[in-house]
Amino acid sequence: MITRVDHIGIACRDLAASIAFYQRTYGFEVFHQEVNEQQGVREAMLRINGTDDGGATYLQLLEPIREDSPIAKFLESHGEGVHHVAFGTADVRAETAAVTETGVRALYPEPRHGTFGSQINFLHPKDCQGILTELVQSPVHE
Ligand code: MC0
Repeated sequence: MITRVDHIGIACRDLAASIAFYQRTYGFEVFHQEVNEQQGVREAMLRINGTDDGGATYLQLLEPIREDSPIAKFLESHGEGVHHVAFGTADVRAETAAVTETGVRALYPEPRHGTFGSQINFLHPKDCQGILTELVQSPVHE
């Protein structure tokens, strides 16, 4: 079951400039920053609200750290902007299995490491109305 919007992932070329825009314009504060070597990104999570299921809703700002990363490729073809939408779930394995039963392709056979030590999978944008969609299980559920 999907319980919330976890985050909206936004591709940017300059993470510091992007953080400054969201702070200046909306007053969002950086909650967490990290580098995810596997995904090839330097990222910042800007928290928007909290929920009672162990998760919250964030804007995720993503700057590539490698030219062959998905974010670098996306910036080249689409420019800066919304890269993906992420839904929260208490069980990413079960949710991925349920979704793939409907004919949507998951990108990974097993969940991978996401922000804050979350477990994640992605669903192919061509099967999801043109939107790269991520499923996220917060660490609290592990
Ligand atoms: C590509 N396409 C997209 C898209 N990326 N459509 C919507 N949204 C996107 N973000 C479309 C292209 O326009 C193209 O359509 C087709 O998909 C194939 O694209 P491609 O450029 O040839 O790229 P591929 O096939 O090499 O890779 C696309 C794919 C890849 C989604 C499989 O980006 C991927 O594996 N993404 C999952 C990992 C990821 O994005 N990591 C970065 C965030 P046409 O019509 O031209 O054929 S890491 C993250 O988010 C973590 C840290 C977290 O949240 O915890």
